[in-house]
Amino acid sequence: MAGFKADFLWGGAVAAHQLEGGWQEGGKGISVADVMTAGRHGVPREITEGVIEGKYYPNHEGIDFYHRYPQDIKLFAEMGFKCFRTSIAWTRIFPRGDELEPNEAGLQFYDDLFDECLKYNIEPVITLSHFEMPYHLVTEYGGWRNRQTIEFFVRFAKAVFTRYQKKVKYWMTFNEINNQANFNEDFAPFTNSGLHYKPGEDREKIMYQAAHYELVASALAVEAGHAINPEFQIGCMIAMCPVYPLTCDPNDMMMSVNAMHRRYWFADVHVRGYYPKHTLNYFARKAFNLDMTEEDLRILQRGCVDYIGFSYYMSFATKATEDNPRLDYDETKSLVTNPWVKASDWGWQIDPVGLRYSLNYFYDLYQQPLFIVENGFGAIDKLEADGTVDDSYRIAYLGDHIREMKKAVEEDGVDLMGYTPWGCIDLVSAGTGEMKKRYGFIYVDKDNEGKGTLARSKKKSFDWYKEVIRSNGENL
Ligand code: P53
Repeated sequence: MAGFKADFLWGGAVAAHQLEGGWQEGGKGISVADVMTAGRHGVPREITEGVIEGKYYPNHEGIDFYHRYPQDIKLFAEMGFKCFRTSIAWTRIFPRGDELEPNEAGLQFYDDLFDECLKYNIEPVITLSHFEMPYHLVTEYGGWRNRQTIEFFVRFAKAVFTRYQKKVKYWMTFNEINNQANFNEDFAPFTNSGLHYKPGEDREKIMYQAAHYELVASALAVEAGHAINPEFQIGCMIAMCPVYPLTCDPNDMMMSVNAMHRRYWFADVHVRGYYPKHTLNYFARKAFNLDMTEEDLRILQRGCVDYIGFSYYMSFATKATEDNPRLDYDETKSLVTNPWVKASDWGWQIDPVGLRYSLNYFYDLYQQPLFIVENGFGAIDKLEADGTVDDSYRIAYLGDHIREMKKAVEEDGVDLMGYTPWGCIDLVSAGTGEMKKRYGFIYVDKDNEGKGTLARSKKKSFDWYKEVIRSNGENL
């Protein structure tokens, strides 16, 4: 019944494209994040054909972390971070994606960033691909629909594993690889896999093909990483939104089981090294005929991940309907509002108990170490005249989630490595491109139109989280 481990990895999480800015500095190439404009709740971000003059692309400047990181890392150190999760922008290392040699200026940037973290004993936790693949790979190769992308990704992974083998121990391959289960919308397939669908294409089949290539690439990266440094801990990264049955009607329950199959088979492949039978049967029923070789299947078995990283923000609910006798799950149609929980201003259902459920779900299935690498409350903050922000609602959200995570550890016995709340410093929202959907302990003076001084200030949650870390999760 002890609490969190003594070496529990408390920290915070961000992604390169959402905060670095410097989109053309140090030889960086254009990424998929650089061709997305800002949207808002209910209005999707526009994906443009290349960068168009006169349009506003919020990721181009981000919060200028590229130039300001020493000051920001110092604030993280002041909160007592044990780790800092960020990603390496693929386009800083391979600007177009298909070069043979990495870009030295990009490599040097991350050397400097990691040194800055290590100076404060902050362990970097690094995602290789976090919604920021080179745009050139999209226009020239079709993104992950093309098998050749595996080779480009593995070259990138080997270059950074080799370069940072003494500085980085914790890695993840693909951020929220399963977001693309929502293939009927444009955002997830594009950000996960660089997929631009043409009218009339079989979106679902192409998504499964792309995901298969990513899973093979992930396994090859895991294998290569362990050869470079056997101490590496390389995980997967799953967007965990458990799909509850709306009622205890057996058909609702079965609808939920199917939904979980469609959203989480990705984790089965990463962790176990083979496809679950239900997924193979689904491919057969749909006559997808994917390009999946015997060699691919051997590679998957050799590259199982060391831990399961996952994000948790919300839970979903679903129900069976008469027009859907096979109880097939379509994320754009099958979700319903859960009457038992409240939602954020962006419609994300707030459900702390769902985090305990999720930890149990993963641990029951896999018995592998778990790492909560994102969790947080996107909300509108008000900067007071004296420079403070009273974000008591964020403290309540995080505290409630940490209490449930503690029960999962103490009562249920799950093996939890760490907790890195999302957007520990305000940054550009991935889903909407907004600045006003804020998650941070640190406020950044910048608005949705890109105006502001970029000055940093501490919110009320800053000192609160500092005490959470100091007390190893005892004082919430
Ligand atoms: P934003 C959807 C559902 C769950 C997590 O999201 C998601 C998304 C995509 O919007 O993304 C993750 O910024 C992602 C981060 C992202 C964060 O959650 O839309 O890994 O890049 O910023 C929060 O509020």
